[in-house]
Amino acid sequence: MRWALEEARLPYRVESTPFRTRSAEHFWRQPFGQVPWLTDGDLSIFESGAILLHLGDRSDALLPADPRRRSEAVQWLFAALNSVEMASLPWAILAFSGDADDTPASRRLNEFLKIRLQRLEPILAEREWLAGTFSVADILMADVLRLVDRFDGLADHRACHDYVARATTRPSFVKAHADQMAHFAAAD
Ligand SMILES: N[C@@H](CCC(=O)N[C@@H](CS)C(=O)NCC(=O)O)C(=O)O
Repeated sequence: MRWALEEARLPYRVESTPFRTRSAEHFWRQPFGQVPWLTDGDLSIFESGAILLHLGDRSDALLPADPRRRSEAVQWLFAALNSVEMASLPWAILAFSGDADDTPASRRLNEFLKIRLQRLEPILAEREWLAGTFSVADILMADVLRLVDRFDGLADHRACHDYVARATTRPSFVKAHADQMAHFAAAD
């Protein structure tokens, strides 16, 4: 979200919320008690995808104005969440838990992710960004793939790996990431 706001050069303020004791307001703003949520005037929005689409309405730098290009970006945003993250998150949870056992479940999760990455690979090899120009779809897809890359899951998928590198060397990502790390450190 910070990354998108930097890309769009929109003014913003980041606040922390306690996790150990989550307030009623937290659950009102985010029904699962998670972060992030966005407040924009009297609007309060949760879910990263919905937040990014809202910000996309505020800036052509996030969602192209042309209807065809816009729907391309929207479809890729959903693909990042509903086709790729659906496979990558269970895989990453297994990797994060340090469970290296070769079980039917782990084989199934490896295969599920591999199928998705194999389909993304030629697409990302031939285009710089998913919808032609950089958009919220790339913010989500790169973020989803970044987690896989952190566990070395893109080693056999060079174009996916290079896409993550391309996205995360953008000045807006670099600034947003550094500012967020500083924000976490200040909160400690
Ligand atoms: N689908 C949600 C997922 C949000 C999410 O996973 N948030 C994490 C932090 S990045 C969280 O709040 N974790 C703490 C928890 O689940 O209790 C979104 O995209 O906004």
